[in-house]
Amino acid sequence: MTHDYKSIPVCLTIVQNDKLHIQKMSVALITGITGQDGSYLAELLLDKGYIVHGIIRRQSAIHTPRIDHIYDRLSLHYGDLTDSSSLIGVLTKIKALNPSKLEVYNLGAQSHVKVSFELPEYTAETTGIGTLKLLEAIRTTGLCEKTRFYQASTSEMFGLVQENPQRETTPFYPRSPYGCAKLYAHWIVKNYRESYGFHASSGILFNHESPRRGETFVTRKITRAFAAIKAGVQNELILGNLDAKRDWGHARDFVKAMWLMMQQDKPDDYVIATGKQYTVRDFVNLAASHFKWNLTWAGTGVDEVATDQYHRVLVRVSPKYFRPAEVETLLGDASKAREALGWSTETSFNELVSEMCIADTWSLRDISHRRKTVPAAVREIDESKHNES
Ligand code: NDP
Ligand code: GDR
Repeated sequence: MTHDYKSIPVCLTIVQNDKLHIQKMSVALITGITGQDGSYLAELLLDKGYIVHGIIRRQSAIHTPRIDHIYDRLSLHYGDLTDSSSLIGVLTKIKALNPSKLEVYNLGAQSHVKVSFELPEYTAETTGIGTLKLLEAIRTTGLCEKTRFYQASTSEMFGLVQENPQRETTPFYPRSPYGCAKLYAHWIVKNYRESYGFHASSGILFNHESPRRGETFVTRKITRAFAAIKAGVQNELILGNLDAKRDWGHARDFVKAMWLMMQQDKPDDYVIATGKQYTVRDFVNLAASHFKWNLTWAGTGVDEVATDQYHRVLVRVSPKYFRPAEVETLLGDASKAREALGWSTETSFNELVSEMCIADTWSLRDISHRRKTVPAAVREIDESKHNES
């Protein structure tokens, strides 16, 4: 890594009224710092004056675009949630800096639900057992007492929902290898809290999106495809289950809840959600309206299509994107978080969709101007060539 963690001080020396003040700086470690949430959380913590460490995987290509703008302010370490020795190594380095307290945010995961059906063991290793390895690394390095731990739990644990809306007390019923792996992680965090007195909290976060959302999650797939169609480099958008209902919020709002949980005297679990629900079709309609397309839907099931006011087919359905078991509906009740943490959302659904459409329009324009050929980024989401989402 290019950044030397030793060069960042854990104490800030401030001279005020001719007096020397030594202020201990807060220290955080984020797994999954290169992901959507990791990047927003890192920004938030830097703004609050934290020293931010991140665990980053070795990849064959540079994969830091979400954190490039803050790269020089971060202390990054190679590591992997499947590799205990790397986790112990990173925590040992941080311990040597003698922080008075440490916040560990475990956001790293194989986070794609459909992919988890194709990579079930790997998903269990990373998303489930990886959490255990990180907790054990904290214990091994003797950092339990100084550490506050955040676990990225998920509404996918509710899966085949047992009540509406879902709250902290709703029974779990995961519907994918990803959901099962996250449920293991959720319970092992609770177990370490009860067994060893860890200050460990889980945020049961419902879907949250942003212009930084991975390109194969449905919202980003939609906004990128529409921007590409507008730019004339893609013809159609091909989706799976249009009737799935989700409670979609903005990632920027949701990472604030993570931080708030870490500031509580007692660890606990909280549902984080907007309390509003839309179908995938609703998302498509709203995104289309941003591009001034008025969609008409016709047909059913895999024969359903959406045409615009010029009779162009813009959206089709393919069973390729159906899941072996689907989570049909998710709707969260975040009353506990609102009351105990004072958390609330600031971005509406309309604002979220609009922000994503604008960002993708600009990034597509940028790429199209620089390259005369179809951008690689667009080719990736072409149905015939891409398998993942
Ligand atoms: P992303 O998929 O955008 O990011 C996942 C991050 O995990 C990436 O930084 C990735 O690194 C890293 N990662 C993957 N595998 C490993 C591994 N074996 N060791 C270390 N790091 C690894 O996810 P989000 O930012 O959207 O979500 C953050 C967390 O919150 C995830 O745990 C997700 O499951 C959970 N969650 C997300 C929700 C959402 O709606 N976004 C809702 C509820 C929970 P790399 O860049 O190298 O691939
Ligand atoms: P999800 O997000 O599975 O809820 O997991 P995703 O955006 O992948 O799917 C949402 C819903 O849309 C339906 N869908 C499609 N999904 C994808 N990816 N691609 C398509 O073409 C498509 N067409 C329809 C899906 O079937 C599903 O019902 C996300 C992840 O961030 C998890 O890590 C996180 O835990 C949960 O949100 C909460």
